[in-house]
Amino acid sequence: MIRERILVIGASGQIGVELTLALRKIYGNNNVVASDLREENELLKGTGPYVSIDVMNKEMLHVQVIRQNITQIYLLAAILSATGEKNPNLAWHLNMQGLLNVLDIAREEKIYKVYWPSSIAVFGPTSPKQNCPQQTIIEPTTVYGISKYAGEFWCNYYHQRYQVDVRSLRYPGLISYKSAPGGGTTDYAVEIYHEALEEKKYTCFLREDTYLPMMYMPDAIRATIELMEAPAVQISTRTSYNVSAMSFSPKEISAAIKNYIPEFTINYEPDYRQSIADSWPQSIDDAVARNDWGWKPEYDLNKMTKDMLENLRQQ
Ligand code: NAD
Ligand code: AKB
Repeated sequence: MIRERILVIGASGQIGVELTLALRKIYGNNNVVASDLREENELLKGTGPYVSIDVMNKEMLHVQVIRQNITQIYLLAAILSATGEKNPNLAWHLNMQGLLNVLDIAREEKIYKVYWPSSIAVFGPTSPKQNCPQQTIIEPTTVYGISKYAGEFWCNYYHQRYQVDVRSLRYPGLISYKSAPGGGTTDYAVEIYHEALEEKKYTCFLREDTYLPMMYMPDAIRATIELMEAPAVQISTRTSYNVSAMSFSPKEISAAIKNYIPEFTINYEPDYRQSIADSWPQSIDDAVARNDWGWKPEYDLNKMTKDMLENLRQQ
């Protein structure tokens, strides 16, 4: 049996913190090496090894992979949709070159498994709005979506051509209370909980009727680990899997919060992120993930709202 040594790149981000902690529980604290360009997140401090890595520096990354005896890489470093539209060149450069650096090193060092997330942002205005299927018209209009779609095909290419066991999920918007989101269009659905508790009011940057696919972080972490632990024969999709949990609008999440904080009020001032949201599907069909490796979400809007507010109150 292989003794796993896992490298998480982008470990101080919204997903990285929780994924690193979850992997440490499974594989042992010392076998999961957290890394990031920015400093170690407070929640990770003292829980296991941390190294500073810039994924754009291939040599530095390669040295660390060898030095740390890495067998699996989780690549989370990226620029998300809203920040990407402000700096398209940087977003394309980081999202593409970072992935290619990891895939190349994985091929050269015979890394056992690689995880790289894609996003519902691969879909564009011409994709079906409801229950958007795994395979459909895909014409993204954001630089983030273009980079994710290209990345999916690079993953598929490295799997077909070099047998790199790279796996991927198209996450919807992720909602979490442990670490802050990093510049996405779905970030409103995290901010709203903080503001509801602190200010009892929130100004939303999307219109009230903007439905988007969303998922609570515990489901996202479980989906990631279940995908990575599934036997390779069960993985039919080597681009990236649709995964789904819930779909709601700002009006609906605000109604769910009002069940717990009756005085909460929301108003709407849509900005440039509205057109990004309008280009994405409102809900996702994840039948292929369900059939291949048994994906099933646990949290809906109300269950998530209760859990988010309870945990944020305790912080
Ligand atoms: P995030 O912005 O919160 O975290 C990304 C981390 O990468 C940050 O800590 C950042 O410091 C680090 N980073 C940036 N440049 C780096 C570099 N050159 N070298 C090393 N580290 C670097 O993002 P996240 O929300 O945790 O997203 C992680 C991945 O999941 C991304 O690929 C993102 O596209 C994808 N994703 C996220 C969501 C979501 O809702 N959070 C949804 C779909 C897909
Ligand atoms: C974003 O809004 O950019 C991300 C995503 C859906 O990929 N949360």
